[in-house]
Amino acid sequence: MPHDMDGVFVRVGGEWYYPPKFPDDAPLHSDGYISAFRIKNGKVSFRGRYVETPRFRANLAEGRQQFGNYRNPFTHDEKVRGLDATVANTAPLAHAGMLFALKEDALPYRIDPATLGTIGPHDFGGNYRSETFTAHPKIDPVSGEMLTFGYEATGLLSDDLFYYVIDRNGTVTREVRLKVPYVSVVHDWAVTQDHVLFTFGGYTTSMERLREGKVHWGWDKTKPSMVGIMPRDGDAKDLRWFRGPERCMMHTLNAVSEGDKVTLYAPFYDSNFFPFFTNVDGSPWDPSKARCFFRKLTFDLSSSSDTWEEEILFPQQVGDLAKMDHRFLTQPARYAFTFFSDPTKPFDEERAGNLRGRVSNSYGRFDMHTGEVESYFVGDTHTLQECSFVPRRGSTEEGDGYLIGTTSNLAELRTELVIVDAQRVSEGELARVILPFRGGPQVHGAWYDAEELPGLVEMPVGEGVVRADHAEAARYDANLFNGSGEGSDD
Ligand code: V55
Ligand code: FE
Repeated sequence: MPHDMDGVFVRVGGEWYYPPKFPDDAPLHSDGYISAFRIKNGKVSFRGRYVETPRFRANLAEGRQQFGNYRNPFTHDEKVRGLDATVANTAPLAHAGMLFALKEDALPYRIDPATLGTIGPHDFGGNYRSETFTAHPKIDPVSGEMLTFGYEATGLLSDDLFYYVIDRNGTVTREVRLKVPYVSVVHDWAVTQDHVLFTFGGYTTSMERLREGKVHWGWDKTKPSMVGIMPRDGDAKDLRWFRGPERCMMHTLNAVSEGDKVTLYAPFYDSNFFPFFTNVDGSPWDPSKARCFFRKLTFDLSSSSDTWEEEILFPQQVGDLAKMDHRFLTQPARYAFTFFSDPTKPFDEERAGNLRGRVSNSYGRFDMHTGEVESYFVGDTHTLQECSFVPRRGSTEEGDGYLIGTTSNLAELRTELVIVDAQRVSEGELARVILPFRGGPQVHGAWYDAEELPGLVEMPVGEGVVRADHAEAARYDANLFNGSGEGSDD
């Protein structure tokens, strides 16, 4: 274990506490679970627990699932319709000394970093007025401010998007109220030193589909992909929308402004990535179009054109949960880190099941200057979740640090934590922490140095050894694995 790491790797994901009410519900509607690896002095401890949302508590009180399809209140039991139905299952965030679990359909849920107990929804002293908050706020490494937004900001199906700046003390310093051209999943976005970019495409919703009892989103391939660009200090009148071809725009990596040129780096999919958000034209989900590549989109703000130039940076498909050295966000950064499936590496089907070709068996360091890819292979019975970047203490060079992330051991159905030198990924891991149990699910994770998150505790080392026989639980888990969904664990 690197002895210079002092901090916490926090993960948020979803897991059904009670099974879904309807078989077609989206896995994105599973109950939020937050877990943390505390690392100090070369020792690691682990803790995890469900986020206690109003939905979680109401279900627990009744002993059953009362909530229907994803973001469709018409399908919830009447008794719980007035409650915040969020599951807080997408991403962790630390800002202004506070820890949160995020989901794009509600306010952030504040979490006690010592116990991981749920404190409750947080509206920044009443000055954050959107009903929703993205799972992907951006921390400007230059100013330390958080830039963030919420879509469907004034309620179900609303075309309002509110943009906010929240300073390093947690005070809202700016709000801009915007409209989107059509209501869609604005899951991630991007910021530069001069602009903010709102990105989405394809997913649609309507009162009609909600009344029919469907999950919130369907895929409409006739809808353009959209990028809205606004100066950071601009107003609604300065927001300019660009239109592109069918694209599933989920996650971004980075963006840079140079005068009138704005460049967006993002691992976007050709088309619908989520099989459970079905195509509105009734056609079956097409896995051959759910392909993800690192793309570079270039916008010329001096031109009257309402579209962009797009370039695929690496020929190989990648996982869309990419990370960079976040100290260089908004700068012309060189490296992207993400998991991908390397078909040249072995897979032990006998021990790990029939998942050949569907496991994320490698991390890559993608060099956007040279086009070179250096990779780390995790093992022939393993699949990786999203990695996080840990800057080496005292370092200033881009990419100097560690990659940290969990991996599912599919043979033994346990979670392991791996730490890799981000500048030497092909040399293999520096450390592997073997949990004797499943470490809980992850969509997104983030590393925070101890200084960024006051209140961390060192959990007792050498106590709490788990001795249960996990074989039975493991077999149950194996049946749940469906091989889809972002970074789904086990
Ligand atoms: C995404 C994830 C979500 C969600 C909507 O990755 C979109 C995209 C894990 O929750 O609710
Ligand atoms: Fe995400």
